[in-house]
Amino acid sequence: TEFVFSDNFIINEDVKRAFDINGYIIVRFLLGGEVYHYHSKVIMKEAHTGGAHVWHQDYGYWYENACMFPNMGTVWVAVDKATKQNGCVQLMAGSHLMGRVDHHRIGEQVQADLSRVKLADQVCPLVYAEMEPGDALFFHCNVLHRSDQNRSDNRRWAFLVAFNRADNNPLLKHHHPQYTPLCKVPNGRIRESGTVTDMSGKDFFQGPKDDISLQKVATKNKDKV
Ligand SMILES: O=C(O)CCC(=O)C(=O)O
Repeated sequence: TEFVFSDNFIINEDVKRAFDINGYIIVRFLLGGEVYHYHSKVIMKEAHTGGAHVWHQDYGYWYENACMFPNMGTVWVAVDKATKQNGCVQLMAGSHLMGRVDHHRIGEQVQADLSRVKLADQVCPLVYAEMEPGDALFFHCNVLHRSDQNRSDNRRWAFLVAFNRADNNPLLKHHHPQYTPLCKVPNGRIRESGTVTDMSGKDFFQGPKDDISLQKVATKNKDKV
């Protein structure tokens, strides 16, 4: 069953039944078909230390993996309250409709072409995604976004799950999985898996020591939000 997403998405019996079968509904609708789990990560911005992310589109990274179509997206789940002070995500609303912007490497990150970001700033309103724990933000892989360092006393952890459409299997084998069908398992499976202490196969990224967010584009909307 396909559902039309709207602001007042109502969880009725049909939605519950589809969730029981597939385990995911909204991402499937947003990306327009069957999806698979592309990868997950936890971003731990500790108080006064967390790193900044420069302006980018996630497809700026995933394009390089030969995911040929931008039929990909992320669910960003707030573990802690996310605020302007602790470095919540900032997005340019509607920027996913511009298509992919050129990116270049800057340290361990890739950054969108800042001259294009400046232009985008004239037509796409800047939005600070301030969120409560448990809130989820769904965003398309071509949305321009960034985030500041955490300069507050409060930690800002988030859990991010990226999805790729099943028919967009990457043409290059790389560090993220190829198409693997999703199957729903009982909630108890998480507890049964116990505490995972073996970190082999996991990547760790240490945020930049210098605040490269200082290179950010001054946005005209900044004071309005
Ligand atoms: O959570 C953040 O601060 C930004 C995350 C981000 O931009 C990303 O993972 O692509």
